[in-house]
Amino acid sequence: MSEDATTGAEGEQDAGGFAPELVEVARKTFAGPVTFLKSAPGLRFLPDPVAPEVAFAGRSNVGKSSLLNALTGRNGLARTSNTPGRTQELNFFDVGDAPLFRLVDMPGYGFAKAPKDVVRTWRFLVNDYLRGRDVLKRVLVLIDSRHGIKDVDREILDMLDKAAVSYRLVLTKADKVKATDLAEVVARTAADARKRPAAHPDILATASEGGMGIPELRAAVLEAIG
Ligand SMILES: Nc1nc2c(ncn2[C@@H]2O[C@H](COP(=O)(O)OP(=O)(O)O)[C@@H](O)[C@H]2O)c(=O)[nH]1
Ligand SMILES: [Mg+2]
Repeated sequence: MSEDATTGAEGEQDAGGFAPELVEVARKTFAGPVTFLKSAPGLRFLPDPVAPEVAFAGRSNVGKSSLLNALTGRNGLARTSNTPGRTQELNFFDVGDAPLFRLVDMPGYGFAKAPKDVVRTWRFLVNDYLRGRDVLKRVLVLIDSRHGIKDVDREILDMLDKAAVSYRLVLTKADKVKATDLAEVVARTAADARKRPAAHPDILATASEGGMGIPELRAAVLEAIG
């Protein structure tokens, strides 16, 4: 009896802590217009800061483009590629008419074979954007479920903490690990997040293949833009 009382007392399933109403609004929002706005290869090419922005960051090959496509239900929106480190630009996407907000696909980091000057250019562009963009509401930092947080990830997390840029950790490719291993990496990643001042304490586990966590991630984006 006591067990029944603690599970879904009002007959509503909450999706990863998000109110069902928010999940539904998020679903509708992402089903509406989503259009590519522009690529910015440098700070002076950034669009006018007229709408709130949510940026996606992560190691090359972490599944960033696939996740953006899954979120928006549009397969060709962000180019997915097996060649890491190719995109060195910030890519802006308008969501909703007006637009309501913008998604920003950031260039992948930690590509070992990238030349030194490419890494330097990346670091300046990304750091300056992340630290200086008033309309940036949150960064979603993608982490591969199979590996958890790596040293290359720590570097950007430390920078975000230091600059007090609000961010949230999102595990990708959750379909590639067993349920027990996923629970373990979620717990480990959440423990790390709770020690980090600018990190949201909750972790989202997602898979572009199969759609795990995608409705919740949409809700997390809406929550971030307020
Ligand atoms: N099984 C599985 N594979 C994925 C998932 N997301 C991405 N991938 C694969 O991982 C590779 C890199 O994905 P991509 O989205 O291009 O990564 P990006 O470099 O971070 O943009 C591609 O071969 C994708 O098909 C996922 O959720 N599940
Ligand atoms: Mg990509």
